[in-house]
Formats: sequence, C-alpha cells, structure tokens
Amino acid sequence: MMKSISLTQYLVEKQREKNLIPAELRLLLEVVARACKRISIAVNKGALADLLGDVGIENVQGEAVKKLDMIANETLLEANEWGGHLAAMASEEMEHAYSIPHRYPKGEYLLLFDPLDGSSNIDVNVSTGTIFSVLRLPEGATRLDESVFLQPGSRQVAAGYAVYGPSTILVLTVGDGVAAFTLDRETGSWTLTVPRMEIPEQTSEYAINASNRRHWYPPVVRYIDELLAGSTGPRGKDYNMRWVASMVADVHRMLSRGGVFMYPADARDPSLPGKLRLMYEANPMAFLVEQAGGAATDGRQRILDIEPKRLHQRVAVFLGSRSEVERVTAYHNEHRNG
Ligand code: P6P
Repeated sequence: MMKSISLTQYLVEKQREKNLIPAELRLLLEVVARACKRISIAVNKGALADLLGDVGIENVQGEAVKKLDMIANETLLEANEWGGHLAAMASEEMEHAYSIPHRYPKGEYLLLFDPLDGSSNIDVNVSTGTIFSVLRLPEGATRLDESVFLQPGSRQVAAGYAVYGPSTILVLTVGDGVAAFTLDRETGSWTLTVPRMEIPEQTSEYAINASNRRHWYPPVVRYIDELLAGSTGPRGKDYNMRWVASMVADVHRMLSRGGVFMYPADARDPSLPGKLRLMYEANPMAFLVEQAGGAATDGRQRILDIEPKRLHQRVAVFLGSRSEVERVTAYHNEHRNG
C-alpha cells in the first residue's frame, strides 16, 4: 500500500527541495488548513447544529450574511491571529483590514480570504468553499491598513482553496505547481491525493450563468453563441455547460478535468467590472490556474497583472483551459479595436 503523504510532509519536502516555504509560511499554511478542517466540520453539521440560515445583516458586498459565513470568518481570524506569522488579514466579510492584536507578535505575511464562498448554496446542501491568498508585507510598511494589501496577484507567495463537497479537498500552490489534499476524517489529516493538477489545453466544458445572456457585452455573446452552435457552428464540436454558482466548486471541476469559468462584466451595472472580487477570489484562483498550465484574464489583461485600487474591488473573470481563455480574450480585444 502506497505510504500516504501528509500536508506537513509535502510542505517540509518543498522547503527542503526548493527552499520555497520558509518556516513562517509553512506555519501559516498549516494553520489555514487546520481552520478549513474546522469550517468543514461546521458546514457538515449544518442544520444539526442550527448553523443554516441568515444572521440578519448584510456584509460590505451588500450580501446577506449566513451564520456559517460568520463562523468561517471567525475561525480563520482566531486560528491565525496568535501565530506571529501575519501582519494583517483581509476578508470578504470585513470592510476594513484586520490588524493583529497588540498582544500578539506580528509577522511578514498578509492573509486574504473569502471565508465561505458560495454560501448561498449552504441552505440547499450544495458545495461551498474557502479561498485564500498570501502576500508579503511590503518592505518598510508602516501603516497596517488597506494600502499594504493593494499588490498585483503576481506577488502572491501562496494561494489555495478548500472545497466542502462529497470530500473536503484542499488545493494549494506555493508557486511550484498545484497539489490537492483530501481530508481523512478518521485521522483528521490532509492526505496528498493529486501531487500535480494540470488543466488540459483543450476542453469541451464551460461554466457561466447563462441567465445573464441579455446583459452580456458583444464579445461574450459571440463566444458563448459559438459554443452553443456546437458541431454545427464555427467551433466544429459540441460543448457542455455546468454552473454550480459556487466559484470554488466550478473552479475545482475545471482544474480537475479542464474547462473555462467565466463571470463577465455586464450591462446590469456598467460601473461594475464584474461580480467577483479581485483580491481574494480572482487573484488566488488565477494563481492556481496558471500554475496548473491554464490562463486567467479579465477579458483584457492577465488577472495577476492588475494593479488593485481598492481592497474589495470587483473584476471580470475568464479562467481555465488556455486555448479557450485566449480565444474569448481575443474576441474582447477585436471588439475594442472595432
Ligand atoms: P450568480 C457566490 O455568491 C459567488 O460569489 C461565486 O462563488 C459564484 O461563482 C458566483 O457568485 C455566482 O453568481 O450570479 O450565478 O449567483
């Protein structure tokens, strides 16, 4: 029987072989993974522990806050604030950055997260997940406020997500490929199950909320209508569509078997560049996708090159199999160039 490799062994060996994971970063990743284990337990309890439903308030995004959103957010804050590896944290659920309390030492990393992505699916028992991104505190930073987080995604030192589905799976990159770990509930350990996730260059599967078609801009209409035309149209083959409405679940499927995930900007609110948030949804997912051989753009440029202006800024997202992302991005550029 093959010896199982734990998350800790994987991180220690990455550090030994590639010097990629200083002790403080390894501590950070293990603490986040432990917090995701606790979130998974709470998610799995659901109605049995009266954890479903809304809290009765809205978050900074204007979205109804679920009980489990709050629990997941608190779990990540409490797990990470004492370790001495972080200078500050930022969350989809909190308007402002969270500074490490004075009673604890501060470290050189910044942690950003969407504590429970897709939480609207919780009450109907559909997969959700936690998304996280790790940046370094900029040299010489004095004020630990929002400004220290405003770095392009290319500066991430690690990123990942936990998907709470039939299995609980942690997917992680430290810049040397993407690995997946399945939670072994009997031992409580994260066990390496996919040493290197790679997205196929070609795909026949796409993910988009098709009910928004009347709001899409022309390049997206053109791209999707070609997919819908299938073997009778210019693409010459049939495509399949999936939409879980939980980014973690849709991206995990795409990382596992290929595909392209899209949440475009649309005419519902021309002032908004899209629905998904750059810093703790698009950037970590773009890092993972590129590390798995795929591509990620906002329809114009590489997501990881975007210079952020605000902590909760939104962005259009096209990510997945490289050939498809390049095509839909080319359609945007052609449209822009008349
Ligand atoms: P829609 C969940 O609320 C989320 O932020 C992502 O996880 C998901 O991909 C998207 O929104 C779903 O949006 O408009 O289809 O409900």
